[in-house]
Order: sequence, then structure tokens, then C-alpha cells
Amino acid sequence: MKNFLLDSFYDLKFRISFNSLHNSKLELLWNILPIFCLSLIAGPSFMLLYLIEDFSSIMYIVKVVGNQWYWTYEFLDYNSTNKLDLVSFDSVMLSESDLIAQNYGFRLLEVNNRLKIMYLVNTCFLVTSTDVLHSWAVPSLGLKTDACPGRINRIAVWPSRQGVFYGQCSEICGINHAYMPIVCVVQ
Ligand SMILES: [Cu+2]
Repeated sequence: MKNFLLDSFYDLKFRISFNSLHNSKLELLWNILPIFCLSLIAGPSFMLLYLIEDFSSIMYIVKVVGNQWYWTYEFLDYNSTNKLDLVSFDSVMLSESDLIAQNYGFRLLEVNNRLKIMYLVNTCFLVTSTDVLHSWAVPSLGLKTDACPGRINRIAVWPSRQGVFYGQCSEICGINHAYMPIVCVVQ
């Protein structure tokens, strides 16, 4: 009697474990299904990645230079005599007293000179630095690239919405790393 019970128990245990450990169809399914899902996502993602790296139809170029601890922007623009001229300006963070005085702007995000770029114009940013590593990042525009001294990185954007876009330096660059924000106006 005792042996019979024990035997049936082992028999049952074996059958359960055999069925739950060796289900080839199920294993095949849970391997093939994720591969299929990932391939579905990968196709459009690769297309998008190649499209945002398209520098063949650039219409406007802005040079971005990182400094300890502010940004400098340079681009070509027509001056009052209708001739192309190099425009260069520094974009420095506004202090709290400045914000109170002008009665608007986000703390630690507002700058004295905002960078203006054009709506629906394919714009290229050439990003570099004069001193240490910085990173020019405006996440809401899909922009982020390192500013390295001695080399020029490039990144392109086709702004599909108008507005004010905020960003910050994204590479620890020194004591005032948190105080060199980026303001990009698309108009
Ligand atoms: Cu920085």
C-alpha cells in the first residue's frame, strides 16, 4: 500500500514535470514571437535613424560653441545693407534677480540671448567647444551632441513645431555645469 502510493506520487510528479519542462511548441512560440515583434519595430526605427542623419538637404547652418559656462552661437544673416554677415553672440543664463526684474522665465533655464531657428527649415548645428567637454542638448527637439574641443560634431533638425524649447548642458563640465542652459526658439 505504502509503495503503491509513493509510486503513484512519483509517477504523477514525473508526468507534471515532463509536460511543463518539455513543451517544444511553447518554447518555439516564445522564441519566435519576440523575434517577430522586434523585427517589426526595428524596420521603422532604422528608417527614422537614417532620416534624422540626413545632411543632404541642409538649408541653414548654426555653429554652437561651448564655453565654461555659457554657449556661443554663430551663423550667417543679412545685415542692414543686405549683405551676408557673420552674427555671433553669447547666450548666458539669467540670474534670479534678472528673472524677477523682467517678470518671466524659468529659473536656471532662461538665457539673455535666445537662439532663433526657422520652422520647417532643415537646420544643421556644428557643435564644438573652446575649453572642456560640454554637451549641447535640447531633448524636446530631439537634439543632443557632445561639444569636444578640437573637433566639430554635427546634428540636424527639421523643426515640425513652433515654440520655445529648453535644454541644458549634458556633460559634467565644471563647477557651473548646471548653469549653462540652452533656449531655442522655433518661429
Ligand atoms: Cu557644459
